[in-house]
Amino acid sequence: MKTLNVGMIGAGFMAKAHSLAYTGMPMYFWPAPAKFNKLMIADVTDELAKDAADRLGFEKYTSNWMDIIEDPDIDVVDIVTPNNSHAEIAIAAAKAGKHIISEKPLARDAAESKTMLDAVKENNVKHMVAFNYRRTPAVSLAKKIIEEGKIGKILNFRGTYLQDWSADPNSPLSWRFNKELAGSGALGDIGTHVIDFARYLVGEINEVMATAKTWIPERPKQEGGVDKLGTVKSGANVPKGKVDVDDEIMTMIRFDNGAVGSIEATRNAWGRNNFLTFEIHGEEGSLYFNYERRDELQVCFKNDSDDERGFKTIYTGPPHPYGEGLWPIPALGIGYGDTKIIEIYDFAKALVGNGQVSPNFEDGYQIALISDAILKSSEEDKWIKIK
Ligand code: NAI
Ligand code: SOE
Repeated sequence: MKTLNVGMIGAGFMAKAHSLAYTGMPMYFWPAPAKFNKLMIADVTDELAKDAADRLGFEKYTSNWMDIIEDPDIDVVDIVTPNNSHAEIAIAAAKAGKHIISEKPLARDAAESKTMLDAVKENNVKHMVAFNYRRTPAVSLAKKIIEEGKIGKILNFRGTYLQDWSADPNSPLSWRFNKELAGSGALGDIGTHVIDFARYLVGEINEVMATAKTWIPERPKQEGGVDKLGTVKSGANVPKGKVDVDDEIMTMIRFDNGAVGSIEATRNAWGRNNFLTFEIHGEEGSLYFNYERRDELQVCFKNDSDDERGFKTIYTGPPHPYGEGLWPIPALGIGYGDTKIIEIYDFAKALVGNGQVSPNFEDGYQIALISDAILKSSEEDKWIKIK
């Protein structure tokens, strides 16, 4: 079994999730496709990087991410920094021949995402973009049911991602509210997960008609680069900074295959925490998923008898996708970390095999094209075709 050395850049929220996945993956999926050794982690100061190395189990640390790129022992570069640095790091990593996993959105916009795609293609390295929610077993099960034709031709897709961590105007101005750092707001941050679901489950999106809104135009500034995600409420007298991205997007979509649909994303929906959902209607049945109840997939089939037709709930477990590696009894529960473990499992298979994994930088670029079109549609108040 191969052991691959990982260099991780960024030491915040996602560094924790990805580190857990490298360590946990072989415990779930054995024999593992490969093992990972957490060799070096970078953050912006030695203090942050050292703390992360101790906490997350890396052998070495650095405050200069180029040390990771230049280290010949490193096989995989894992990018878990805010969106503004994904492209620069990925291009350097690709040129150094490293395989790459980058957090979502791939970059701030489609033009920047394209530079990353070009770099990985030119340098023939493996690449993945970390839209992990499609690896929730219930979502993979939905994909399987669709591919088996059990809900027939798909007519429509309704996807939402609703959160409330920033609904309070006093929740701080994180990098996620800054266009220069994030690219876009709720759209890039959470709407892109729904776009990933739509493309994965239904097919390519070719046209969008959208409205974007910024509800809270300024927020209290926060100290430090790590996002507080609304958990620390700044007082009303803290200096404020401008929000220059969307808080909410609502979009109608058309697919290549004729299906229609809608995508909504907002971080201002009191009472909704990680309300990432889809409902899909086909000619033969329907599917419904809500990440807040992520062990469950609701299914309804037309061919059930009239007196029994209705949504029923399947609790995912051993018979379902990835079930062989998870817990031995259905409904023991999938966690957020588990989706990341499954993501790293599929990435590891691609790293030791011949093909690319999905979603990869091609998908990240396509999602960025759709995202750019959503913002353009809102600005111009008309349907926009995706190039
Ligand atoms: P965070 O703010 O918690 O952590 C980012 C870390 O990167 C900070 O420690 C910061 O100091 C460091 N950093 C910034 N610039 C750097 C540089 N040039 N070199 C080294 N370190 C640098 O951010 P979080 O939440 O971990 O987000 C990181 C990425 O992950 C973003 O692209 C975000 O969209 C994505 N994300 C994805 C999630 C998912 O479910 N797939 C969940 C949360 C975030
Ligand atoms: C904040 O909205 C956030 O952490 C996003 O950045 C992630 O992508 C999402 O999965 C959870 O919420």
